[in-house]
Amino acid sequence: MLTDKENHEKNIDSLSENEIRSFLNSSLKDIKIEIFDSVDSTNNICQQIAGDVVNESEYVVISSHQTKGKGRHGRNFFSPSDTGLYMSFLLKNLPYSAEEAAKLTTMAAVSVCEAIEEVSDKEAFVKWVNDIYVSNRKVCGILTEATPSLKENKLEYAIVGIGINVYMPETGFPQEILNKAGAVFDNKVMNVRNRLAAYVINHFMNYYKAETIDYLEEYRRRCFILGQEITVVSGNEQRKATAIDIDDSCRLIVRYDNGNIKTLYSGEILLPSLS
Ligand code: BT5
Repeated sequence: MLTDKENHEKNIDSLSENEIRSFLNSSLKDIKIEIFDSVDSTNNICQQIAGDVVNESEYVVISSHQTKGKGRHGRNFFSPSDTGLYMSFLLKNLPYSAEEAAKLTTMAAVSVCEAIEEVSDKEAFVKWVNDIYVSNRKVCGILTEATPSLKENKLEYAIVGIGINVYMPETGFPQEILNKAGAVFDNKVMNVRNRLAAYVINHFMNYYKAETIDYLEEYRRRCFILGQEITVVSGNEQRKATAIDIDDSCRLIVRYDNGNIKTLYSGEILLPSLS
């Protein structure tokens, strides 16, 4: 049973479709949004409805809790109740090819940074390719799952999942991410998760519909690994390199210590300053 204080704290920031809609751009009034208290994974819910929802090209699933939040490569994304925002876009009839799926992660990353800065006084940065950092802590991860069309060189559909640690989890972060994970806010703020969700949707749909790469300059500006000495992890191999640039296809260009230049499509980057 929750105490009065816990009930009050829960209520000042509960997720509500009406509240989210009240902060959406008017051009998005018809977008389909579904809110859950708890799901296994919002990406999985999108996967399940991908074949059914014939009329909607865009569909947003949002949950307050995930029992099996997913990261990349089968990793877990810790998604405790009431302190985070877990949302996935199901996108159909996409103008993108399979090779261009990385663009969706990039535009989502910029959208999350912009939304965080609209609701807080914090600055948000990107760690290529899919992590958002505030005050040197990972506060958000993005998982894009794309299904290519069998008929043409386009995506059949794509799911862009975004998990944001809005507040510190009530029982703290698990030991394995204690030195890495952080939250946007220290204390509960009235209605902030609804606003954050709406602003992420506003920015993301803007970039997505524009079909330009306007978000890329913003991504580069926020990408704090550029110019830094990094370690590129590939399977069991780790190599020192310098992060040089991000190209127009959102790939990272690195220079290895032997002078070789390589373009990376995806991968794991370590920085000495971050755990
Ligand atoms: C990610 O993968 O960071 C992508 C996470 C995507 C989560 C969203 S939530 C909505 C949607 N539904 C899902 O099921 N997933 C998406 P990756 O780059 O592989 O990072 C995973 C690693 O981040 C883990 O191995 C931990 O080290 C760390 N981690 C796990 N939970 C975290 C959290 N809550 N905050 C910060 N770091 C975390």
